[in-house]
Amino acid sequence: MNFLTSLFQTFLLLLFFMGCADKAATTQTIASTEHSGSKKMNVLFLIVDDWNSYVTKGTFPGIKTPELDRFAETAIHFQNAYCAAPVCGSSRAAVFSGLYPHTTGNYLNGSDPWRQEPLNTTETLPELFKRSGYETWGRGKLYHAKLDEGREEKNWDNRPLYAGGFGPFHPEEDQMIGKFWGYTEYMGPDEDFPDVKNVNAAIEYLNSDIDKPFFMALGLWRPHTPFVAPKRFFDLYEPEDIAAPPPGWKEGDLDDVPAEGHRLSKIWGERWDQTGGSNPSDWNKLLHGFAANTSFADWSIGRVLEALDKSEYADNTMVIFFSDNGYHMGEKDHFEKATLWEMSAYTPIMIRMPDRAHAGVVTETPINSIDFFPTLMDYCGLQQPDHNPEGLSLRPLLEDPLAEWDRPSITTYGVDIFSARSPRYRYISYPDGSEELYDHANDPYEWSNLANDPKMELIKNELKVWKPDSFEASNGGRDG
Ligand SMILES: [Ca+2]
Ligand SMILES: [Ca+2]
Repeated sequence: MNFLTSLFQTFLLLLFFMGCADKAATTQTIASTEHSGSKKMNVLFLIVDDWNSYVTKGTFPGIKTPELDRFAETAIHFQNAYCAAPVCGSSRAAVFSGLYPHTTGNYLNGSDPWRQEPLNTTETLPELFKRSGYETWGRGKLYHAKLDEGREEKNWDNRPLYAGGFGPFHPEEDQMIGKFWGYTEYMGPDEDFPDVKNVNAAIEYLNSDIDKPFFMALGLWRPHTPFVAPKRFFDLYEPEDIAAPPPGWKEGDLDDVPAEGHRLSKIWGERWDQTGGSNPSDWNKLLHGFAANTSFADWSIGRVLEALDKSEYADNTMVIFFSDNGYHMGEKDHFEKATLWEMSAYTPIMIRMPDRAHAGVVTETPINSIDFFPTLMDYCGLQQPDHNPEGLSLRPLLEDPLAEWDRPSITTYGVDIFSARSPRYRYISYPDGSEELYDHANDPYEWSNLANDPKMELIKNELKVWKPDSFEASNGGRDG
């Protein structure tokens, strides 16, 4: 990098930094809090699957999550939080390795990343906790990829390592497209759902005497499809409460999106073509099913948190709630994830400190789930792994949610398929050089692509500088 380039980048970074300081508003007054005591803190990692931003941003008010609402009052809520990759396996690989997809080459689902270089020899977060004197407990949907034989046992101390799966699936008569896509009010026992069994096991663990500090990871399979949940969660809703189209959908929204964006929106094109815009009745049912699955996941979250709060570990446990990725419910004529738009790159992140510091604060500072690895190394006094975890410790923001934060949140979905989110803007660029830019101050659903507006050149340049210098070649897998 020559001196002038460097000077220019410094100038842009300074502009960005000033923007962050200006925009990182919080809804409550911040008081400084000191952490005290020398006892090592425990960690509860609570992962949900495919969480929609409407729910935690309150922009589709009909969706009911009383348990998470209550938890949010005790936690710091990062409203602008994003995943490193917008699909299950790759997002989780980044969380558990602390390495970005552009470093590992793991962009897509189905690539078997943990049995390939470099992740097959990269120390995982639970392995590091164990090496640092913690007990580890893990159940449910965690990696969403196979580890080398015996490595699962090296990650987790608990037995059995029951993981579960997405079922129960839609019976044939309820299917719209295959066993994952439909609407089923389930009448069987709750224990048919792996989430219920895993939560029962988590409660049992929290009720036991644990003689070491612990790192506990519970991954729920919901609200991910299939939209099968116990009937009582469907009964929470009147059909008119959750009617299509959702607030973020706009007819013709893809008209100003480059070709590569169209390609990503068509990854599961038949879902939109057969059950979305052309079929409002199915679309309504899918929205209702997603809401029911979300309320079902919320109930599970509440059960675990209640057990923690009644346990002897309540005041010495940091709770990190997040999703692996966001979820489209028809916006940009697309269902599910695997795009770089806000609905897909989103993850709700709520962090409750053991002393409840800054409880109820909502911040717009953009963070990334890749930041958990260095954050936990920092707070839990973990050893240094052989690799260099990327991301940044969130400690400055957890101690002062108004602290300055000079970095946008980065999400990628393939070589040169890049997005950066600042407190106000989302920038996207594709391999052919085409771009998108959205101003969230006026356009929360990213309807107006401003990338070709000459007045936005400086904003684009501020975000472009965060594009990685190089992208590791893809290690395989499939789109979607
Ligand atoms: Ca997911
Ligand atoms: Ca548009």
